[in-house]
Amino acid sequence: MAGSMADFRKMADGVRNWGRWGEADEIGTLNFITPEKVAEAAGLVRQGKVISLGGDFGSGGPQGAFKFRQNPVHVMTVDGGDASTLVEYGPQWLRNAVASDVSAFFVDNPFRFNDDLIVMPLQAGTQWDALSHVYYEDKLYNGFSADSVTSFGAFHLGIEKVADKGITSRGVLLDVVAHRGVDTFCDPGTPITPSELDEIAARQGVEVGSGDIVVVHTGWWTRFLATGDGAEAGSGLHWTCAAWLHEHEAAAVAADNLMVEDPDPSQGVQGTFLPMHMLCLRDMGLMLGEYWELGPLAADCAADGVYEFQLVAPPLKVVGAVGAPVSPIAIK
Ligand code: UVW
Repeated sequence: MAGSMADFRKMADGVRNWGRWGEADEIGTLNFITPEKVAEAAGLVRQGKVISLGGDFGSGGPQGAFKFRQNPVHVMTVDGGDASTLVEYGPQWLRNAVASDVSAFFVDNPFRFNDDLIVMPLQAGTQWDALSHVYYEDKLYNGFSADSVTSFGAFHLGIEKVADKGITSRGVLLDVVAHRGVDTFCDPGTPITPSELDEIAARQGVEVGSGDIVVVHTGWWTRFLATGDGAEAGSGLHWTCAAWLHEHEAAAVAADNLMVEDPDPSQGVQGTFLPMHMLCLRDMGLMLGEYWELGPLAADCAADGVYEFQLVAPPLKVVGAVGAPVSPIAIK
């Protein structure tokens, strides 16, 4: 059943971290990742296993569903064909000095190279939402004004602020797919509740503590790989999980689905959209990771019974960006 705006505001007041790390703070709950926490996470590397949690960036990505995001457009700007052409025709065909310089790379020497270019929404694939991504009532996290995000980018809370922190900590996988016993996918409208997160942690014999990055396996990405349907709605966290993350002092949360939270309005808050985004990004200062590929990690955790690992997930340092691609790895 959907909550009311009064329920939402009560929770927002309870989880708001504004001022907790000072008035100038721009990294929110990443402050829970202390040097001791980073060292603890590194101590979880025991088997030498590296598992990628990043999906492929390319034309086969999950975008297209919402009309305002596209899949990456990747083009080659120099390739082997250019080399052959320039060797044969370059000196005669390219007549200005700069072009002759380019041609000279290839003529009378064995050196060859390829270059490329990509055009993409920063939220196209495996990514972090920056704290400036979602807001309400004209305020961003820590009370920064919404109009500090301009056509030049985010003056406050841009992704480069958290990229300086590095984003590495203890990661904990909570495998909802295994817990529910479903094949690959949690159906929309069946949100993952705070008590279910507790049950999953207990079942896996793992605890979530201060500074951890919580990684939630819903099966969405595995289903997407099988069907190619990036528009398929899937379940995610119930919006009240914001309070659970707050109580556990999580540093961030990531999932393998579109929005981390369940977007079904009948399970959300009447009169608004994506309430957990509003609570996490704007009130708590807690970043959301979306479209992470978690099938291989879930299989590995089920095989060795180890659900904790060193997570390394620094976003691309795009100045003023409200989100950025990431290629996270779990190391055990
Ligand atoms: C929105 O769609 C607004 O957010 P996200 O990409 O974080 O799900």
